[in-house]
Amino acid sequence: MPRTLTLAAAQMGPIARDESRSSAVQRLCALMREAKQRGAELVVFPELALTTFFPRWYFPDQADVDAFFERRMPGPEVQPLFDLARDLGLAFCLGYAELTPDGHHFNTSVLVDPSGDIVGKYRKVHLPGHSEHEPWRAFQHLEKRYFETGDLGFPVFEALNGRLGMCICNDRRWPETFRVMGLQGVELVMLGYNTPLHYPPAPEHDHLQDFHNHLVMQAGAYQNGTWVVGVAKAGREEDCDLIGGTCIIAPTGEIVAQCRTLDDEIIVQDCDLDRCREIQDNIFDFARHREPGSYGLITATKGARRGPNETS
Ligand code: CDT
Repeated sequence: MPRTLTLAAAQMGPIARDESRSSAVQRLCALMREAKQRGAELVVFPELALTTFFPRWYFPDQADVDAFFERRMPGPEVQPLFDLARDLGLAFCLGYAELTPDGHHFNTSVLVDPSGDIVGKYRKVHLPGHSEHEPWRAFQHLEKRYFETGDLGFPVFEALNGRLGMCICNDRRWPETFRVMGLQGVELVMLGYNTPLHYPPAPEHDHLQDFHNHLVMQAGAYQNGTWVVGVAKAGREEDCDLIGGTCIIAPTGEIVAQCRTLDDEIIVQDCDLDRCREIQDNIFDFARHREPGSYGLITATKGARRGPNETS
């Protein structure tokens, strides 16, 4: 009996700065209903799916930042999403800004099972951007200011008859993210992203944003023999263009479903989780072929050690 998980990726179009949580949740509920109609058992939503991507602005007053954070999950405005999921018997993965009772700020995603219980949590490890206000930029990317580094590692959860992991946006660019989950036998990595088309420090790479997005996720899938679903918040959000490209990737690295718009859009794919073994038992049979004795630098250093010929 194949272990087939019918997976939906729920891309979102832009969320305006003044759009309420309740309005965003209504959109998520509509996407969830469509996913269910199309046979999905699990629906994956983007990073920070309840609000606009607020790290694009510098807020001197912390109260203005905290307004974008959830103190409870689910809080009253998000409860309808959990209720609907339970009514439909549908699992989901949701990204949001988490403010803990003891005052910590994380960029978080949760995995919620079909009975509406949170069965997995991940806090973003790789925080991109900068910590201080940099007015020269067309827009800010202040994740390093507004969030703390995730403190949960990259856990993999036994759920929905499979081994499921999460990461968030910039994490997908780092091979370590996928490998740490690969070493736990992950079968599906779920991730959401908000990726601006324009990268202020190196605008000469702007035309490569969509390519790099798929490149890293396809590599992560293939090199670890896992399904990957990458879900965008896309489109022109408050004068900032965000890429789309939401997709589902097979363990061979092939994109098997992809969104075509920059709006709210659902794609659905039957994912046979047993197909992971095609890769995990062969070309990337870790137990047989890895050479961890040669990989010491990966955890021993943070920056690259370069030679005397380095240019400044
Ligand atoms: N949300 C997020 O992590 N976005 C980054 C933007 C590029 S770095 C400023 C990303 O890696 O897609």
